[in-house]
Formats: sequence, C-alpha cells, structure tokens
Amino acid sequence: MPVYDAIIVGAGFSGLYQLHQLRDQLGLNVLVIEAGDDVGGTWYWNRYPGARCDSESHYYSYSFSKALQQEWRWSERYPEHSEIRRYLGHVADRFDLRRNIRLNTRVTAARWDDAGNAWRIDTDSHGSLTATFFITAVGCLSAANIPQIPGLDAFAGQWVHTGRWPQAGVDFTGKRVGLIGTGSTGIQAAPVIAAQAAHLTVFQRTANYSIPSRNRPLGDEEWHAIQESYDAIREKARASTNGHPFDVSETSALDVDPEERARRYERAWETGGLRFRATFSDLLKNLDANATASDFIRGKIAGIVRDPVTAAALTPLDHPFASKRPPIDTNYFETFNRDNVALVDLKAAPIERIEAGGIRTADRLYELDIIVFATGFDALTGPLLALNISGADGHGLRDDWAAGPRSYLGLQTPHYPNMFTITGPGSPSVLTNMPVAIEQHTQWITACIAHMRAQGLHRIETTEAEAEAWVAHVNEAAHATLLPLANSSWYLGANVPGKPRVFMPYAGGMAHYAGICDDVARDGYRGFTLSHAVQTG
Ligand code: NA7
Repeated sequence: MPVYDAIIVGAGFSGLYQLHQLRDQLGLNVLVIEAGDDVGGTWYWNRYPGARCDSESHYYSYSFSKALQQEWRWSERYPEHSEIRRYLGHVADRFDLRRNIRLNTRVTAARWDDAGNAWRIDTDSHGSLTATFFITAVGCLSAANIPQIPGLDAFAGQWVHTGRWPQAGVDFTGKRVGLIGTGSTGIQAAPVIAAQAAHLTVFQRTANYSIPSRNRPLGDEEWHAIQESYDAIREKARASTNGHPFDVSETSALDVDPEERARRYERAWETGGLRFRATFSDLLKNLDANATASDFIRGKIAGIVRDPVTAAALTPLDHPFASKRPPIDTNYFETFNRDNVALVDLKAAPIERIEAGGIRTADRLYELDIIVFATGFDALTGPLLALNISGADGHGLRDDWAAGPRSYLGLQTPHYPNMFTITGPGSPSVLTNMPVAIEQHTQWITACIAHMRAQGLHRIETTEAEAEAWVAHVNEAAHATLLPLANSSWYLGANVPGKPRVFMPYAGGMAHYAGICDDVARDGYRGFTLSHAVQTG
C-alpha cells in the first residue's frame, strides 16, 4: 500500500493550492516535497534586484477564497518578489498547509511501479516515499539556464544567476558589474543594479521590446474599487485568452488611420503594462498590424536613448513585438543615458570566454567584479526532466520527450499513469497570468481524483494517439499566431543549445482550453483510460 494518496512536488502557487484541495476537500493523505527552505516556488528563487511580477498584483493571486481575497492588501500595482513570498507564506499559514510540506528536500527520481499501482519518489534527504498519485507542481521557469561559456571557473569575482539569487543578496556598491541577458529579468534588473553599482555593462545578444510598467503604489480608493468588483475581475480573467482581466480591442490596427493609431498607442504606452498588446485585435496574428506596434516602440527607444549608436543597438529588428514574451520595465531604456552604464552588442562582437578579470568578447576584455547571468531558464520541460521520471514498460521521460514534450492537454503523458502535471508543456501556462492557469489545472485534477475515488478507480492514463493529436493541435494553435516567428524564444526551446525546437505552451487561449478540459471531464474523461487495477499488454 502506498504511504501517501498523493505526492506533490513544489510549494509555489500550484503546489500549495493542490495540497489544500486534495487534503481539505477530498480528505487525502498528501505530502508536498520542496527543495527550498520555505514556500514560494518561483518567487523563492527569483530575488534579484527589481524582481517583480508583470501581472498586476490584485489578479496575480488566488481567487478560490473570497476571505483571503478580501483580507490581503497588495501595496503596488505590480507585486515585488518579497511581497509575493509574504502572500504565499500567509496562504500556507492561513490554510495550515505547512504541516504537510517537507522543505529542504529534493526529488532525485520518480518511478512508476506497475505491480504496486504506485509512484516511488526518491529524495535526497528523506529516502523513498510512495504515493498513488504523483503531481508535479514544479513551475515553468525554475531550471536556470547557465550558458556554458569557457573560463567561468577561472573568474576571480563573484557570479550569480538571477533565478538562484542568494538569500543574503548581492552588494553591488562600488563594483563593476556585467549583466548578461536582456529578457524580462535583465530588463528589470539593469536599472536597479545601475543605481547601486560603480559601473554596469549590459551584454545584449538580442535587442528586446519593452513597455513601461508604470508601477505605482495602490491607493485606498483604487484598492476599495478593486475589492468591490473582485468577482467581476475574476470572471473576466477566466473568460479571457491570457488570464488577464482586461479587454482586447476589437479593432484591427490596420482599420484606423495613422493619427488615430498613434493616439491609441500613446495612450497604451502611458497606461503601461502587458495590456499594450491589447491595443488592437490583431497584433499577435497579423504581421502588418504587428509592424505598426513594433515601429511605435522602436520610435520610443529612439526618443528615449540619447546616444544614437546605443539606441540603434537597442532597437529590436529581428522579431515582431510580443512574439517573445514582452518585458515590462521601470526606466530600462532610460538607464542607458546614465554615465555609469554601457551596452555591449554581442551580435557585433560575441563573448569568447570569461577570464579571471572579466568577460572577453571578440573585441576586448571588459573588466568586472560581478557577473550576473540573466540568461533565463530551460523552460517548461527542464524542471520536469530534472525529476528523472520513469514510467510504465521501461519508459523514461527524457527519452520520450527527446524530440519535444508529448502530452494530452498538458496534463498527462502516455506511459506515466497517475502522474499529473500542473501548467506543463501543452497547456496555456506561460502564455497566461499564471494563477488563472494554476487554479484551472489544480481544480480539474482534484475533480478527476474525486471522480476516481467515487467510482473505486485507482489508475488513470492516456494514450499515444491522444498525445499525438494534442501535440498536433498545440502546434496548429501556435501557428495561428505570430508567436513561432521569434527565433530565439524560450517558448520554442530555442534559448537552450541542443533543445528540440517545438512550440511548447498551448496558444489556443485560456478560456478555450478550460472549455476543452471541462468537455473531456463531462464526457467521462475522454481520452483517458480509468481502471481499477494494473492494465497488462
Ligand atoms: P529570457 O527571456 O529567456 O532571456 C534571457 C536573456 O539571456 C536573453 O536576452 C538571451 O538572449 C540571453 N542569453 C541567453 N543565453 C545567452 C548567452 N549564452 N549569451 C548571451 N546572452 C544570452 O529569460 P528571463 O529570465 O529574462 O525571462 C524569463 C521569463 O520570466 C519571462 O519571459 C517572464 O515570463 C518571466 P537571446 O534573446 O536568447 O538572444
């Protein structure tokens, strides 16, 4: 008999809520395993300067408890990492979750035992544990991508990756800092580091678009208005494409004259945030429409950055706006007007190696005391593959996903019975405001397990045919958008050398996806085989 009904890996937004549901709604015996020394998931690890969510705080939160929603007061439009950690800590305390969470414990392997109809989970510090259900809540952006640059070991200074930021922080005072990477992370970190360091050199491989976040404190009046309309806000988020509760314009960027278009972009630029993408209906679908937004942002960069050579190097030309995850910022482009900041264009002179004294590009040596890698993550698949999962009939996830992730609805992979993945590849995940996707997935999994228990069923699995059809649909949904056009996007796995180039998240829209999952459940879990015991053959 397995010791636990369910083992969940990860104590971030997903793991905490999944634990609450399985334990407190279904009465299951559940354990959460967490590598960090506290809850928080992504926000436990990402403590770099400027780390802030780019969903707005009042809807980057759980909706399942109205009491929680009313009692928690967010302080700013966008929550800073420490505030999100405090929120998740509060959730863990409020729902008495900590007693079922084993911290400082890393999963080293997970194996399906067909005869025992159970998962055996090996850990680095608590031996092997068994459970009927194995639920991965490991996040999409938790496996740090540290590029293999020759000579890193020889560096005489300190180096850090933003996704594994030291808890004690990093003191940049009086230091010469090199920052590699200009994704959301580098763009958030650069202005804050520049304000503290003696000098900051930003090493840019691909110039990026960025929209001002217009972050600000949330005043009482605004907060009360939010609290009063929370139900409507949540409903709107769930009914949307991206899990954000704002309206997407129904007008094509090509159906208004240039003056009106510019006025609307100006307004959206002043409002700030990811909703800039919603200025027109077709920015993510039509290349000509997108070009109007891309050009507008290029114009802004040219207007903000005083040195024309730097401005030109910062101007993104090789991909359409928002085909990569669009960052939002506080004074990113303005930072390059500071005397203590320099931009290095790696397209012109790539990094050759790291030496004791700093980073050497094809041009010269940049002398540095600290190197910050804002080089992103082995996204979506990396955290799952790190669990060393083996399934039924000798299957191993690393081999099964060698050509790209394969799943049915992003929830289950064939040959891995009773294993569920929260916000994994093949689900909307990173294309949404994450808590919306997380609540939908965990609620679906909870209902599925409740159904199995009510029917006396112990095993659920999907088939190769279902996975093949779903992977094809994920691909088709991506190609209905401009998202696959960014060559170096982590959505495609293109940021990690050797990773298969497959568009991983489901781009068909959050509400549409939730509808599919609901239909599948209503049809008796169509595409899944639910059974009493071990299946043979
Ligand atoms: P991203 O978006 O993957 O950005 C990583 C950045 O690091 C990007 O500019 C990369 O350039 C750069 N990079 C990666 N490897 C190298 C090497 N070897 N040399 C130079 N530059 C490199 O990660 P983030 O952490 O910024 O953001 C991840 C998500 O977190 C974000 O999208 C939000 O959803 C939250 P490239 O573009 O590949 O040329």
